[in-house]
Amino acid sequence: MSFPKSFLWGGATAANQLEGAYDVDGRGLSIDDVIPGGKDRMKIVQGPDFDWKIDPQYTYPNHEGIDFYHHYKEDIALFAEMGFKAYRFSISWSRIFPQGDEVQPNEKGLAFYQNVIDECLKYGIEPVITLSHYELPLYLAAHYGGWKNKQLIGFFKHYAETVIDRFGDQVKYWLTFNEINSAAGFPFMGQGMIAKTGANDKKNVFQAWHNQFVASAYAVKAAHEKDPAIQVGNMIIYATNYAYDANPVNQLAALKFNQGFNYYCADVQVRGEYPAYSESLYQQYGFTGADLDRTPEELALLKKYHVDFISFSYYMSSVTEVTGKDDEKTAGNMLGGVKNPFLKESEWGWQIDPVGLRIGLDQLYDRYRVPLFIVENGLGAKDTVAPDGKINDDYRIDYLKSHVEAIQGALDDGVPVMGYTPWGCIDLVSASTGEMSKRYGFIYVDMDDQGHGTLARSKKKSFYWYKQVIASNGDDL
Ligand code: BGP
Repeated sequence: MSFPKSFLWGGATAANQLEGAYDVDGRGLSIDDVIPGGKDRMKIVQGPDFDWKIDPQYTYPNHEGIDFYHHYKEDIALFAEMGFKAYRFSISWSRIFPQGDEVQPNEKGLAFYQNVIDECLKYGIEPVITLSHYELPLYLAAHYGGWKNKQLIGFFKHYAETVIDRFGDQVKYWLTFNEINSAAGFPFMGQGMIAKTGANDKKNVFQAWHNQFVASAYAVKAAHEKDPAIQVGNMIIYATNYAYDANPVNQLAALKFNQGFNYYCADVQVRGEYPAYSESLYQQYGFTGADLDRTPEELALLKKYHVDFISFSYYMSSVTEVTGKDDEKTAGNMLGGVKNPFLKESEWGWQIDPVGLRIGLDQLYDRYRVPLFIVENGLGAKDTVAPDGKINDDYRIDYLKSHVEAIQGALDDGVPVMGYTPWGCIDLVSASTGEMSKRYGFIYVDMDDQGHGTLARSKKKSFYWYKQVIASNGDDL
């Protein structure tokens, strides 16, 4: 089946990974500004000594990013040249409210996003805005303890109302929390869910999720009251999961994995109520639903202001095996596990599985019956610049082509897919490694892991490929 005419082809980025200018024009520090780059990033963040301070012994690539703050016109012009219909980016909360708990917004921060939005609309590109992408004003983590504190609901509500009120006439697509379910593995890093005290206590993670669900419902309310035509989506990391074999024990474990990881957050945000399996999930971690602070008013709000569509990232699939097979293990986007012998993997061990995307789209639509938007997908790779200056990233083209074909398959299956915005459409700082050398872009940025480079932008081979895909509305792959 052909792609619908309204299909939103585009690309995706996040403020903390590309803007730079971390202390410019009144911006406050965000949690990502104190999370160092480098291969030990994840270990440092999870360690007991991790402190919310900038430490001179480390590097902080997010401070400079790719300096989108000063290059946005040039970058959006390149997106327009590829024919983008949509550009997904995030607003840095601490640009608007430097501490997070102020009443008056920082007008300079709002002015920057106004410029970005105007620049997109100039080319007919729909802005798709994530309200919170792996960041939180540092002050809210350090002084309030992060999302486990219910006061954050009110601060986020005010932030969401402020930006939706300001930009809602021009921006029709909003996403609430990036990969909200990722906190299952990385509560520190994923949006500063849990800061310091009690970080390893699962009950805190579930309380923080509840608080984010309520905050997200307030964003839906603000958007629909501003204009009923505005559509708000939740955002989850979706990794299609297979049971290792036909052993019912593995089948049940895979089902439980899906409930706990892939579905729990979406069940609440889309269906507006906690799923039946919630209690058994909590009991697994040693608490009950009664231990969570959830008021009847909040539950009513979740019911009334559920999201309009689901957006999700898809990079890989995973395998569930609980009978102790000694198979080769692999890494992955927060989800390591048993290696799937039928799949190839990226240099970082992420198992490449385009068919899994079609399966995921079918599964999500069967379960939720709302439109789906793939807002992240792509191949992280170490690109090399040839002596003639060209970047021949055929491996990336192969990856993306096979995933676009999978979307076509899902369209044939009757799944309403709204759009496709591959991740890191311009090279930016990697979330997991905090380095530049794990690249996803159609556009190369001259910057290395040590922060050396001219920041010059150049077009990779995939740039021309994607341009032709969009121009043919997915017919010419
Ligand atoms: C997702 C995040 C993004 C992005 C992407 C690629 O989980 O939402 O922020 O970075 O993964 O991950 P990485 O940069 O670690 O390769």
